[in-house]
Amino acid sequence: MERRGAMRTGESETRATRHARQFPTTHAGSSGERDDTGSHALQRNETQAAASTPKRPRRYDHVVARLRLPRAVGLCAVALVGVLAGCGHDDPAPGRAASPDVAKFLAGWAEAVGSDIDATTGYPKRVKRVKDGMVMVLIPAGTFQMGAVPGDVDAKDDEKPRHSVTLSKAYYMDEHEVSNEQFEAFATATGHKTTPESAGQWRISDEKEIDRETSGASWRAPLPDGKQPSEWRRHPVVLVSWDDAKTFASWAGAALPTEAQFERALRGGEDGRKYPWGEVLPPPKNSGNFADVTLALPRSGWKFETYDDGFAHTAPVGSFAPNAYGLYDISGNVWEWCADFYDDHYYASSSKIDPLGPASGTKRILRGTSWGDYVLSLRASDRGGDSPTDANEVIGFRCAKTLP
Ligand SMILES: [Ca+2]
Ligand SMILES: [Ca+2]
Repeated sequence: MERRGAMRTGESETRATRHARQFPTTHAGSSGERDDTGSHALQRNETQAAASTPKRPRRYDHVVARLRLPRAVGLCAVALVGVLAGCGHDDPAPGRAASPDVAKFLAGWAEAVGSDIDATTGYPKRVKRVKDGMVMVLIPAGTFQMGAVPGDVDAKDDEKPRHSVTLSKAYYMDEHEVSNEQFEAFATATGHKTTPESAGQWRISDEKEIDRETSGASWRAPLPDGKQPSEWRRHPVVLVSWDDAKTFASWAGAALPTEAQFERALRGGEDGRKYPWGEVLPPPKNSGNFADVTLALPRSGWKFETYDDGFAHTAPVGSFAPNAYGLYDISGNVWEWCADFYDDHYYASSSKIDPLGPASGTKRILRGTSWGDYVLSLRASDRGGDSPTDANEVIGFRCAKTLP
């Protein structure tokens, strides 16, 4: 896509090369760049990147009362029946968690939403963060197959081998991407300046120019000419670096999801599918915000002409149908930062239980594609990565929180 790095006069690029410049090191695979139809950009052209991006970052307990009440009432009733029957009855029902200290876990950062309790863990199915009001949904622990599904001819080397991953603990995941309204609450409370704001200038794209150097471009004004989309507060925050996302997550009492947590969440309990919704394109109507026929920027090579979501850029969070776990935009709208370092060979040596990614690296994981990316990135196993100090208009994030 023609957004990262100025196009040189007379230069002809393949789609893959354009994408390589958008996510320079993002889709790095061991086999080099793919062709225009297979199309993942694989290796950043470092020379070109260095020439076009000299010194700036590259572009590329209270509930508890509510929560406890039904349970307390239930336990009292059980105890009363036990006393009346002349026998004690203190053990939890078979298959039910033994009274987790939910109050202690949630104290200070979240409260339960309603009284719907997960039978396996004993934790509320939905919680709401205190500081930014984000609702988080509980994703079950379990084992799933991570990586490219068998027969996926579009898979890159970094998505292989497919491997079994066990997440030993359930975790909460934001039900949608962090919105501008929520990020604003954070910025107001902390005075945090994002990486682009601190740099004083950043690159965004517009209808005519590519990768334009723009003073003042930031999450507050993510569109060309310093504009905001209508309903800006409901749109996902963009132009935030991994460092910014991590700082937000800590402030909110949460964390960035691991890559394994993200892929399990994205797959929604179905780990054998090429795409989050199944095996074929186009996606079912209302599946999410992708590079559809509406895409306004001159990226015809990237447009997905057989899908119409109605949004040229970002869409307000929660505009499309949620997946089976109740997560919105887990595929599409904006790419999302994950906690892990990126390594294109990691899957060959990944831990099988609660993988945390490589011990070190220069890039952080991005998952879930965006409003402005090529069709192949819609595949559920697609992976990306970028410098933790990079930021652009197709990258945002959401948070997670692992149960004790
Ligand atoms: Ca779209
Ligand atoms: Ca997303």
